[in-house]
Amino acid sequence: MRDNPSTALDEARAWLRDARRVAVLTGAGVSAESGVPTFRDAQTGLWARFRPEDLATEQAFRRNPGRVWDWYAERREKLLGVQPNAGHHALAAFARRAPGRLTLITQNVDGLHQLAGSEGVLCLHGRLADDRWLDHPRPCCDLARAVPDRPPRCAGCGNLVRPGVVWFGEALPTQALDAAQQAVQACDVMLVVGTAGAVYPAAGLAHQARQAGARVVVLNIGPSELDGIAHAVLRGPSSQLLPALLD
Ligand code: BJW
Repeated sequence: MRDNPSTALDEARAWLRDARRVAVLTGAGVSAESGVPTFRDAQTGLWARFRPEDLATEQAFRRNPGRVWDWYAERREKLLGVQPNAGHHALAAFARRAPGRLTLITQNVDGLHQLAGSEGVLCLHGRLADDRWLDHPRPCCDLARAVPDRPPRCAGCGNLVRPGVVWFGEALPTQALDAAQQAVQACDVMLVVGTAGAVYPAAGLAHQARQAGARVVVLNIGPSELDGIAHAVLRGPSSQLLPALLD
C-alpha cells in the first residue's frame, strides 16, 4: 500500500489513465464541504448528537413516527440550500468525458451527485427527497393525496408516509445493489471516497473489487476502515483530491 502523497497520487492517476472501467463508491465525506453533516465524524457527525437506533430504524419510526419524521424533515429543509462542491463536479465531468467508463455508486441520500450532473447514479441508501409508504400500499394509498401531518398518512387506511432512505436492518434496493456489484466485479480501478467504510453491504463492494483484481484507491481526509485493503490511500479533502485525480 502506498500513501506517500505525491507518489500515491501519481500512481493512482496512472492506474486511472490505463483503466477501461472505473467504479467509484462515495460516502458522506464527499458532501461534507458542501455543508452536509457526516454520520461518524467525532464532533460534527450526526451520530455524535443522535442515536441511530432512535432515528434510523423502522422500529424507531413505528415507536415515534412524529419524532423521526421531524428529524428527516429538518435535514430535507437544510438540503434545499446546499450545492455540490468541486468533488461532485469532478466526478460528473470525468463521466461526461468518457461515457460508459465510470459507474458512480453512492451511499449518500443528499442528491448532490445528481445536482452536479452525474447520470445513472446507483443510490444504495435511497434519497432523502423521496417519500414512500411504511406498509405495503393498498389501492387507496396515493402519495400525492396523503393527508398532510407529521408524518403524512393515507386517508383511507392510515398507512404512514416515511422517508425513502434505507434504515439499519433494511435491504438495499435490489437493482442498485446488483448493478453496483456488477460494476465492482468488472472494474480495473475502484475509488472509495469520503466513507468510513463501516456500513455493509456498501463497504463490502471495495472488498469485492479487490478480490476481483481491481486497484483500490481510498480518498479520505482521515483514516477509514478500508485503508487496509487499498493499493493506495490519498489523504485530504475530496474537493481537492477528486479534481487532482480526475481532471
Ligand atoms: C471526508 C471529508 C472530506 C469527512 N473529504 N473525506 C456486516 C458486518 C456488520 C454489520 C452488518 C454487516 N452487514 C450488515 C450489517 C448491519 C448494518 C451495518 O452495516 N452495521 C454496521 C454499522 C455495524 N447494515 C445494514 O443494516 C444495512 N442493511 C442490511 O444489511 O440489510 C440486510 C437485509 C437483507 C435482506 C432483508 C433485510 C435486511 C443497511 C444500512 C443502511 C445505512 N443507512 C444509513 C442511514 C441512511 C438514512 C439517513 O441518512 O438517515 O446510511 S447509516 C449512515 O451510514 C448512512 C450512510 O450512507 C452510511 C455510511 O456512512 P458514510 O458515508 O461512510 O459516512 P461516515 O460519517 O461514517 O464517514 C464519513 C467519512 O468521510 C469519514 O471517513 C471521514 O474521515 C470522511 N471525510 N470529511 C474526504 N472533506
